[in-house]
Parts: sequence; C-alpha cells; structure tokens
Amino acid sequence: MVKFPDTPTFAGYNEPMRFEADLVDLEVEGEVPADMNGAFFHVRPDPHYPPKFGDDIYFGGDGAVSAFYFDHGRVHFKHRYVRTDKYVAEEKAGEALFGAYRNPLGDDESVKGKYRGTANTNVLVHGGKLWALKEDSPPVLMDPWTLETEGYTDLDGKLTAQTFTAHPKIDPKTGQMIAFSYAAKGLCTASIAYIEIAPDGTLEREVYLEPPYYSMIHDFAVTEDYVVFPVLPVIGSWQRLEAGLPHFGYDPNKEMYLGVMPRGGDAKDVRWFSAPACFNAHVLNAFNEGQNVHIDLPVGQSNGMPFFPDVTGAPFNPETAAPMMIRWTVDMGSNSDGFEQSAPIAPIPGELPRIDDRYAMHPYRHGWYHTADPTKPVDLPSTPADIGLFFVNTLVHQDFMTGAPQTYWGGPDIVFQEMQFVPKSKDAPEGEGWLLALANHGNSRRTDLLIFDPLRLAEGPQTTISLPFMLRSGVHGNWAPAENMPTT
Ligand code: V55
Ligand code: FE
Repeated sequence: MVKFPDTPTFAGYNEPMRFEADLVDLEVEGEVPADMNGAFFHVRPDPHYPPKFGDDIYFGGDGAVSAFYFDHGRVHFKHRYVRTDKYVAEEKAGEALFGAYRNPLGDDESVKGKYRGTANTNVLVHGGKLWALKEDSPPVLMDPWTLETEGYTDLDGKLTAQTFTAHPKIDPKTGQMIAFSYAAKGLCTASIAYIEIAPDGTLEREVYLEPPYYSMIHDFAVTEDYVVFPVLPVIGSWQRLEAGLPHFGYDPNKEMYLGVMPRGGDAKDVRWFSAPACFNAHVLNAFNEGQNVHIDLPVGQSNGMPFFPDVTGAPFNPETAAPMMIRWTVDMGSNSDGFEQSAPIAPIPGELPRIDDRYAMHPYRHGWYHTADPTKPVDLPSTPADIGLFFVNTLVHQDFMTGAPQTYWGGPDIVFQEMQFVPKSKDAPEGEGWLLALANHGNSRRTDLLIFDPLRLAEGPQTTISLPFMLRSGVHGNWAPAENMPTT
C-alpha cells in the first residue's frame, strides 16, 4: 500500500508528485524568443514509494527529470523518472527496498550490492547523451529527446571510480567534461578520483588522490590550470551508519582543507591548504592568475544542512549558517599551508549560484543565485522551516564589477528553483541572453518557467511558460543549445 508519512519531507508543500508527462506546445504569456533554441533539463528528488523506515531526508527521493524543448518560439515538455536500478527494483516490488539515505545496512536482501543511486541531483547533455547524476553512484545515461534511461555507465570499462560527482564542469575552451569522484574506492573511503572526459564522452584520464579525511565533497572548483577539492568537515563513517545516524554530520572542531592539483598533475602534485571549519555546498566560479587560484563561493560559518546534524549536538543556527559569497585565494607559489579568505563580495546571502557558463574557469563579472528573504510575507502549505533548504522566494543578480545586486521577489506563495543562464548567441557579451527560473505556486500546485532579462532581473519576467501541474522543488539543471542535442 502506498501512503506517504505525514512528515515535513513528504507532506504539505513537499508532497510527492509521482507523475510522468508529455505536453506539446505549453501555454505561454509573452513571447518565447524565436532564436532561443535548445533544451532546458532539470531534475528533482520525487520519491516513487514511501521511505522504508517511516521518514528520510529530501535528498533520498527518486530522480525525476523535466525537459523543456525550445523550438523557434514553441515549447514542448517531457517529464520522466530516471529508471535507476533502484527505481526498477522497487516498482517491481511495489514498495521501497532500499533503506535510508546513503546507508545500505537497512536495504532489503534482494537488492544487496545494487547501485543505491537515485540520479536526482543534476542533469546535463554531453557527448549526445543526457547524464543524470547522483554523487553516490556512477553516471546514468538517458536519451535527451525521449528521456528513456539507458542505465549506469562505466564509460566503456574505463571508469574505475565507484561514484561520480553531480557537479562536473564543461571547459568552455576544450569542451572537455572535468569531473571527480569521492568515496571513489567505496562507501566512506577517503579517496578522490579526478576525471577528464572528452567532448564525445570518452574517459581520457582518471587520477586517484587521498584527502585528509572522508567528507561530503558535493562540488569542486576548476580553473584553466588547476583543480580544487574542498574538504569541509561534513563527515561520515561506517560507525555512524551502524549506529543508525544520518550518513553525514557536521564537525565544527575539524579543520577544513583545500586540495589543489595542476590539471595535468597527479597525486604527488597535490597540495593541501587548511583553515578552521566552515560550510559550503556549491562553487560559483574559479580562475587562476598564474599560481594564484581564486575560488568564489557561498560560505557559512556553521552547518548549512540541519538534516546532517552537528556532531556536538549544537542546534542549527540560521544566522551563522547564512552563506555569504566570498573569495578564497590559494597561492601555489608560496610555502604557506594557509590561504586568503576575503570579506563578502556580495551583500546578499544565498545559494545555488550560477554564472554565464561560457566564463567558467575564467575571470567573470556576473552571478545569479537564490535567497530566502525573511522580511517578505509567506502564504504556503508548509512553513519555510519545514521546506528548509528549498525555501527560496527571491532571485538575485550580482554584478561583481559594480558591486550592485538586483533582486526579484516572486510573491507570498512562490518557491523558486535553480536559475539557468542562456546566452543570446555563442559570442554574445557576458550576461547577454535569457535567464530561466522555475517558479512553483505552492497553493495551486502549478509551476511556471519564467524568462527574465538576466541583467534586468528587478524588472520581472518578460515571458511566463505555464505547466498545468507542479514540479516538486528540485536541485540542478542545465541548458543544452540546439547544436549539442543529438540529431534525430
Ligand atoms: C547535495 C544534494 C544531494 C546530495 C548531496 O546540495 C548533497 C547538495 C540532492 O542530493 O545527495
Ligand atoms: Fe549541488
């Protein structure tokens, strides 16, 4: 029997949606630019079955991929669950077979040894395939047009790492995918693999290195010449899993580390730089000036994920956790094992940072991110605290040259999802194009895809593309220009 628990993760605003859909010609208010051709992919955790043990965290939900196909002013839509090994086995059984988030100890005997991944964190087109990613498993490949799942890939037997990040970067100059794996040698192992994948999807290089301790390495930083692995004290261990604790916990008494490696290097070239504990989830951008490596990212001074509780028992503190954009600078030419941390480089706190991806790994001017403005009224079926990380009512554009932000508040019943910058053309100036944002109407349970002028966010959306249902609050997505989509 399918009955979801009455807990904040599964009730109210967060109720699972569990549908699949095909819609031709979405309803549009305003104009869809005729020269905006390609597809916008986005993924969300949307549990197909109630959790095996009464409750679980939001990150445990099955990946459901949404695709908006932009075709000369028309927009078509497709929505499919990723047929992970987990999804397929559970659908056959009619119930959850896998236990808690990243704890295999509670799994049903029938699924022991199967990939536990949900492919629920990021989707992007590379080498003609749609990659659906969850950092605890290898990539899942899908067909970008039909959203049919091909399944897990080891990249022709070349990928030996057991997991694959949800945050690979595409090098705008070479077209390579730069990726990594943590827990690369198995669950809770202090092992990282650095991975380079050619534009056609062939694995070119896999280099192993060892961090100071096992931690959640959700994102990383890449510049033209260096790669940076942030080891933050979001720790995990088999002991925690045996004790039935959440996989991860935040240890404020541990040092954090940055592992910096030249992109052509290997383990012997890695240098570790350290500082007192702090929290980060995502990287905005990074670039190097000679041996000075700059990493721009939202950083909190205490734990940012209350569902991975502080190991000291300290309660979640939203004030100290507020992520502020700062710049870390590592000097690979110095003998120091420390690094510089700047004052905030933007006045508004926030997360889910995006850039004009053509400027990834290089100096850049513009950033876009989310914030939860606490001064605004809220009219939603759940409290902001129960919606948690996914409660976002305001979009931010930050011009790092002038220092000025622009914001757009959606309204009391709106929850936004991650934004996406789409360049007007291949060689348009930075920031010139369109900004996509999914806006959930939390009461009527419908989602709009809004199109903004990225540099005039405060003016509000110029176009509203409407779905007759809601896409459960999701994680990440990416735009695939028409020329990156496989020919049909
Ligand atoms: C994150 C998201 C995840 C996960 C680990 O945003 C980290 C960070 C949606 O799943 O499993
Ligand atoms: Fe992420």
